[in-house]
Parts: sequence; C-alpha cells; structure tokens
Amino acid sequence: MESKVKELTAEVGGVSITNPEDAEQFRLKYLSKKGILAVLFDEFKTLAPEERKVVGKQLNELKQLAEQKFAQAKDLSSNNGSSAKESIDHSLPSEPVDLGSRHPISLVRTSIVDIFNKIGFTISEGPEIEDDWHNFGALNFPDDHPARDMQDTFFVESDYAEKWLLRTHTSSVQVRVMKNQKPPIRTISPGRVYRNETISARAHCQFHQVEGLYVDEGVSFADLKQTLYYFVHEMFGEDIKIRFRPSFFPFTEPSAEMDITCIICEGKGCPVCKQSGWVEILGCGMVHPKVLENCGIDSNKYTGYAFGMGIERITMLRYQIKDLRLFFENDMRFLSQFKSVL
Ligand code: 2NM
Repeated sequence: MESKVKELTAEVGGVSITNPEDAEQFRLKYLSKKGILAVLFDEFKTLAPEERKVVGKQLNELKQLAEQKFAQAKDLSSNNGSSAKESIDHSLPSEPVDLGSRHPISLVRTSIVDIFNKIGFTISEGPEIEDDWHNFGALNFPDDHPARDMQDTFFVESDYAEKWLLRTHTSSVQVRVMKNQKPPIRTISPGRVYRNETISARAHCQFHQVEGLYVDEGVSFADLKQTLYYFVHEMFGEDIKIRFRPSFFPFTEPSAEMDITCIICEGKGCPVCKQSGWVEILGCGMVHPKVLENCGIDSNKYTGYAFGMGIERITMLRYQIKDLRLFFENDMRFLSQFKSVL
C-alpha cells in the first residue's frame, strides 16, 4: 500500500488542470465519495497498527495535495473572468436610472413653507387624531356648530369621556402652540386634514392645509394683508392682484376670504373662475379674543392674525389640474409628470 500511495502522490502532483471540466474530472476521480482516495482510506482501515503509522501520514499528505490542486483549479476558473473584464469599456455611458418624482402636493407645500420661512415663520406640527377641545372647543366653535356633526367630521371610537376625531383643520396644532409658547408667536402648520365629504372632482375626505398664525402686541389686519400680499407675489408673481371679501369663521373676528386674479385666464374670465376673473385661495382674520383666552394668552395685551389655505386648491391652480382625485390615486402617468427628486 505504501508504494501505491507514493505512486499516486506523484500522479496527482503531475496533473495539470486548465479548465472547469478538467477540475470536475479530477474531483470525481480522486476526491468524490467513490473516488480513489475514499477507496484508499477504506483499505487503510484494514492495515496492521505498525503499518498504519507510516501509511497514515503519507495518505493524509496525498489527500491534502489533491484538495490543494482542486482548490487552485477553482481559483483559476473564477479568475477566468479577467480576460472578460478587460473587454469592458469604462468610458461607456451607464444605464439610465429611473428617478422618482415629487408629489405635486409636496412640491407646493415646500414652496409655501419656504416662502413663510423667509420672513421668520417657524413650522409646527401636531397629531392627526385630536380631541374635541383642540379641534373645536378652544377654537370657539359652539356646541351645536354643524362642523361638529357626524356628517362633517370623522369621529374615532374611544372609551374615554372626551370625543376623539380626525382633525378637520390644522388650527388644532396652533391651539397647542399658543398653549405651550409665549408671544411673539409666528408659525405655520402644514398637514393632512379630514372631512366627511362625498368624494368628487372638487372635494375629498382627506386633503392638506397650511395655516398661519402671528400673535404679538399690536398685530393688526394691515399686518395680515401685507404678509398675504408678500405670499401671493412670491407664489404666483408680481402681477397678481388681490381682493378681500368679508366672511365668517368661529375662530376669527373680523374674518375674510381672499381672492387673487385667476391665473388660468389672467383675469379675463374662464370656466375655472366662473367668468369672474377671480379665484378664492384662502380664509383669514384676526384671532378671536376668546380663542386667545382659551389658550392662556391675555387678549388685552396681545392680538393675532391667522389664515388657512388648502394645498390641493393652490396646486390645482398652479398646474391646471381639473380633478382633485388625481392627487390620491397614485397613477404613475400623472405623478411622473412632476419635477424629479434630484
Ligand atoms: C382659516 C381661516 C381663518 C385659523 C385660526 C387659527 C387659530 F388657531 F389661531 F385660531 N388658525 N388658523 C384660521 C383663520 C384658518 O382657514 C380657512
């Protein structure tokens, strides 16, 4: 057996493997379960103890040699790509990457936030599930106000005494700010809001708002108008005209709605502005003294203005989108038309 092992050691040492097929042949012949080495190890078990000592060492060396050969051959085949690698032209342009695009609501929200940031407004955010006090009570909505109706507001089932609901405006965030901070307060609250509306081209049960609030000593309606002029001119351009109409909200007194020149027809009259040349873009007013007091602010010392706008409405005007449902359907044919992420 000793000479057989020696012979085989020479044989294995002399084998040259140059391709994967040879390597596999080599493995089958020497290293597989029924290969030459396995047979030798079986034979080894039958030897006399003194013979085993010598042959065992040689046999192990043979096994190591064979395994080494096979391992080297495998290295060789995985390195074989080297010739293929050299054929890659590194100067070729790469495959185009499909970039995502920003949602139009996000684009417009970002522009609005940037415009108010520039004149010192902070951003405040708050929960989308609110209690009745933050969404209605503190904001001077009477107990029998229709907005509190199940038909208008989504209530959340709860075991608490307090009614819980999906916020119907982001004024609830500003109630929290007024409770937690001292004037001067200058903040905007962008966010998603919910109303129990029948879904159509002009209404949805979820939409987005930006509300603004400025509370300090001596804040006036003139300050409000000046801030909104600045906003409209930044957002839509210097040529846009503005008008205020008296209105009513529970949380402001006096209250107004603001129209701007219709940006579709530039004021000439079209279906979007119903031939009037004007489109409404926001509601505003002086914060009701009761609201200030409800939030722990002295209404003899401080006054404030507030405004609120729907981001969907501004986005529809900006991009001439006629159906609000498009914002919520995630149709790629719609979404991919907007500015890409980079
Ligand atoms: C609007 C219109 C008018 C408003 C009021 C307040 C608060 F919290 F200060 F009372 N925040 N936002 C407001 C005022 C919102 O949206 C059409």
